[in-house]
Amino acid sequence: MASNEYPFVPLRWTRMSPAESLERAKTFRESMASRRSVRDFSPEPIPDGVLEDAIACAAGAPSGANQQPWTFVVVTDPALKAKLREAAEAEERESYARRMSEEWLEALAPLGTDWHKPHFTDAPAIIVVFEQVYGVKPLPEGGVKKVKHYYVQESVGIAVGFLIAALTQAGLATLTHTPSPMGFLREVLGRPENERAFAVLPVGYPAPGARVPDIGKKPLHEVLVRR
Ligand code: IYR
Repeated sequence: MASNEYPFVPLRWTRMSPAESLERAKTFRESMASRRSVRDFSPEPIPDGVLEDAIACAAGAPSGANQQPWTFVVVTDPALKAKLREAAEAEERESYARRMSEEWLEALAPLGTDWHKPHFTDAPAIIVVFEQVYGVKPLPEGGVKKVKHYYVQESVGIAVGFLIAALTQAGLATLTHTPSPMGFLREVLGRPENERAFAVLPVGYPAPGARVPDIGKKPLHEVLVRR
């Protein structure tokens, strides 16, 4: 064994019958198909422990060289949520008015989004996901060494997928929000220089009477190709 190799252990694995595989695949598919991006949240609190489990699930995602280049910041403090809303709305107001192309605005028009971001203050929790562009390793002699991270965006994208799936399974609604530009998030949340905001996920229960656009997903035959 090379001295820099991890010790290897037997894979822990339970074989599932084909019937159970099919049943579970179908059940999971159906429950995930009911997921919608929600913009109208109720302020009702999230049961204790659910966010922790969902984030632990996300943090178990595969990542480049197992570097786990992510940080999940959970914001529940009303004053901090208000501050985030104010900063996000200032950026979005500028984006919708001046920075986004006509083509981009046209692509979004059917969804009815605009610069108002009430989800920041309505949702009981906001999860801000940061990517660690590089790692920071403390040196024995003091100071730190920058560690190169690989496939950061792919890794964090997969982790966010796990997170959304976990929250959906726990009966919670989310929005995948990418305010643009996102620099204010690192500042307001006091995160270090090696972290860059990747996405903002308001989490909670939908407001009574919440509405969503009547959109669907492409049929399987359009997205599944066999060779
Ligand atoms: N960040 C903006 C714009 C926006 C962009 C895409 I692509 C969307 O799918 C939705 C919104 C906003 O949050 O409004």
